[in-house]
Amino acid sequence: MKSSKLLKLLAITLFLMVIAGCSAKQNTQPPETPTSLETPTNTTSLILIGYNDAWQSGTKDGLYGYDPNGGWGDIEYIFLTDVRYCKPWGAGFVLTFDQNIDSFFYIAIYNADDTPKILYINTYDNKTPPYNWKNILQEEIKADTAKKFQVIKVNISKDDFYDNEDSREGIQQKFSIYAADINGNGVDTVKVAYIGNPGEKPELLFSKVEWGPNLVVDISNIGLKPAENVTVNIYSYENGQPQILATQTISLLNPNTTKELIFENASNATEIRIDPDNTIEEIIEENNITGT
Ligand SMILES: [Ca+2]
Ligand SMILES: [Ca+2]
Ligand SMILES: [Ca+2]
Repeated sequence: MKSSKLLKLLAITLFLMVIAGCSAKQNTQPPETPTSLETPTNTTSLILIGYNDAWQSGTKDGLYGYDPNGGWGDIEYIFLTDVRYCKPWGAGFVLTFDQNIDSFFYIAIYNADDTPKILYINTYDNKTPPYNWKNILQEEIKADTAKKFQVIKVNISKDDFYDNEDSREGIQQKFSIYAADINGNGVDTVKVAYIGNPGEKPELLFSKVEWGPNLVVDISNIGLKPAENVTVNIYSYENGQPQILATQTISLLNPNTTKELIFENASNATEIRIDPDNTIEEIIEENNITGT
């Protein structure tokens, strides 16, 4: 009797040890691995807000429908990244595709507040009466992504291409785009940074900066490729010369992720630079500096 009790106790102890071992293993995070977003193969078009966006003319890809009340808004800056909002119903864009096959492209957006909203994209059929717009994307912009940049994949079926411009080579597809709240009212708090195929590069930028004794910086990657060993410097200015106060390195920043850095005792800092020596090739190089 005594020895069987002892055995039971031993068995329970062993069991608990195994459980503890398992849960300890589960708590250990595997090292992050570099991941990429799939590169679009059927279009090389890229509409980069502030660079080549305005305006679609029937001879080139780009945006159409400038109207701050019900279309594309003016260019705004999220730190140094150029963006525009898109309200119902006038905003749209044209991209060129090579072939009539199932395809996809990307939209990079910044979510400016924490109310739930939806991004809509429709494709234009100018070939079949009554010449309709068909919805191809309804993407929820989640409240917990407030003050963040993110990349959204847009799929388009081969049946939804209509080549809206016969005069140009390739398939010019016209899309409408707008952001609305859950009741369908247009909002100006979803800001678009680019549309199309951004190429096989990362794109590093500021999503959030909070100046103070503890300087908090959120850095996002809205490119299709991971960025490794991203240097971030903070500076003060003495006699007009920038002095590096501190440096931090992000070992890995995958596409569609944001990482927060905290610089302590940073009251003197007046400027932050991502990739200050430009060792990482990006989609936009001009948006990597911000200041007080
Ligand atoms: Ca064409
Ligand atoms: Ca950049
Ligand atoms: Ca760079």
